[in-house]
Amino acid sequence: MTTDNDQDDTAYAMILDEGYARPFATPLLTGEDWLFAGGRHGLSLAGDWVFTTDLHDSGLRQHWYKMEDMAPEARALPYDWDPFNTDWTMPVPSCWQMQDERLFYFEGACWYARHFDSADLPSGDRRFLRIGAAAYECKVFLNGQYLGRHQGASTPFSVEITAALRDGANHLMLCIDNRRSATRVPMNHTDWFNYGGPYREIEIFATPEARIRDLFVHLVPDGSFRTIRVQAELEGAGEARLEIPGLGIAAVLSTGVDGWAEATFEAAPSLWSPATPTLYDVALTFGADRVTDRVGFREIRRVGRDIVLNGSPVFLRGISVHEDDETIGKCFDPADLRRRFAHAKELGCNYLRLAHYPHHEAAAKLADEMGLMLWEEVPVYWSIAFDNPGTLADAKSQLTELIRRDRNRASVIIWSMGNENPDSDARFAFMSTLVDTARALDPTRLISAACLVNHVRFRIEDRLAEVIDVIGINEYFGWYFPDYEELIAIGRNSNPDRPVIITETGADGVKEDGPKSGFFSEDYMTEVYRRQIDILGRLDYIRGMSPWILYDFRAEKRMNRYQRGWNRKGLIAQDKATKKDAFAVLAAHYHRLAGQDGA
Ligand code: GCB
Repeated sequence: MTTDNDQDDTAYAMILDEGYARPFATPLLTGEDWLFAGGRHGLSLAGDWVFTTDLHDSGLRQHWYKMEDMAPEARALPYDWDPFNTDWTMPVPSCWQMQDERLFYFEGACWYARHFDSADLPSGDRRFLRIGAAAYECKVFLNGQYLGRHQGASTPFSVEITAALRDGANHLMLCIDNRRSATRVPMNHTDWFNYGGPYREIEIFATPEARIRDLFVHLVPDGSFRTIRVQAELEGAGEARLEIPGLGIAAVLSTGVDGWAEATFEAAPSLWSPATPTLYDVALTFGADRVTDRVGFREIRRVGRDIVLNGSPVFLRGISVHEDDETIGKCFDPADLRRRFAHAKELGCNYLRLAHYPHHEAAAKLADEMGLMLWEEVPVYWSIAFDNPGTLADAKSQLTELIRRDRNRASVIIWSMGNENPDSDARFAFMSTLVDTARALDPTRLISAACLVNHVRFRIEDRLAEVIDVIGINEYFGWYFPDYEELIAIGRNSNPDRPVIITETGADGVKEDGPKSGFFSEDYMTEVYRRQIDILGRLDYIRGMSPWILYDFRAEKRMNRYQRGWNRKGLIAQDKATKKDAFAVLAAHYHRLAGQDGA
């Protein structure tokens, strides 16, 4: 039997073929290929797409992506879904859990399909589809052709679609799968909600034949504050011209045969800092291609146990944040981001830990403008499959995409390689590879991770500390560990040779419906903050903290009567308005510290 999607398979063969996924294993869309998006104007594909869930991978088995637009009665097979004859739609961008209550706990594949017209595309020789984020795996199909597969829930990726485009109507389909697995990054056990879907912008960009793939502009951390380095990755031949008008820089870059162009300039930029978040317009022209960015110049270094910004030691007054919202989930809303940063400023912060995965790219842009320093992280969280080469490739790709996306952001001072990973040789090798990847892509920032404490010998002890710049410590004394004396002992027994920051500490507290005392009461939470501030304040090697966390956040695993599907360690409740008493305690501490060093 031949079907109308030009497959020779019979309907039975489609059902019985357990090798159905093999053709989609490659190509992988990774951070190795990049489309620098700054200053480009794309066609937005936001809006309603047709949608279905697909728990059995029927779409891959039945080749839904090959189906042509035709009347249902003309089809040769009774397909289990027809993207041209359906009334189920889903807004893009969004998280499907937040759109339809039947999908709240749905974990599996979903199909998204829509048309666009070639006449609406921006003009250029080449076209690239850019997906801001799709959780977790996304397979891309255009006009019946499979273009590749991306892994990782929180980073952007792009794929060239030039050869698959048609004149007139084009049919784009995405198969997005948020199934958990032990080999993904993160793995199947996390303490945040497993949102699914294309929850950031999807656009199509155009470039000329010769194009700019990437641009990295930074202050060289040589202590002079006067050397600016520009590195560009180019494809094709042409003249590359860089302009930073605010610094009087206008120069032609000499391009190497391998597509790399690099130059250093002597300049005297006003340095970016939380107090003076100065940004400069940067433009790179390469033949007919042009990209722009706004870049701040600052130097961040580790000197002994200090974190040194522009030559002066800083203390990181921070707070951890998730990207989560009661009504839109992980989806981006500029007002939500502004409120998050405004609350951090009100708390007296000069720094935020963006946990536990890359947040929307607008976060670092706004932090650049508002003068907030950032920790950015990849979701190498808990017990990753450290000995699995595919897992390492996935983590490396996510890290590469994050660094390529945000390395022009002065606000980002730390790349974090992971969080609370159990020690093993495989973990050390895995994390060391990530550290090498990060340093090769960006030698201008500090590298950290939430490391381990030895709870038998009571001291900071993690061999990862040897290969990173800043030791992050998550410690929950007063919560998971009842005895504060142990925290005091850890402080006394540890003698780190590099800066330590307390990347997490905290306690759940429930305001109105909570107990009056003990775990989950507001009083208990407030007391934990008081004790922590007191004990940590006496340790002279602590260079910052980012308690857990600014807002209560959704977490499927938190199901007791006070949690009800939420982690309640927020200083502010899930409504993002109701402050718990601990907010004022931390704010008083931070404002006191800010008064002391003024940073
Ligand atoms: C941690 C994790 C964080 C959790 C937090 C908690 O150590 O890093 O993801 O949400 O503790 O509340 O238990």
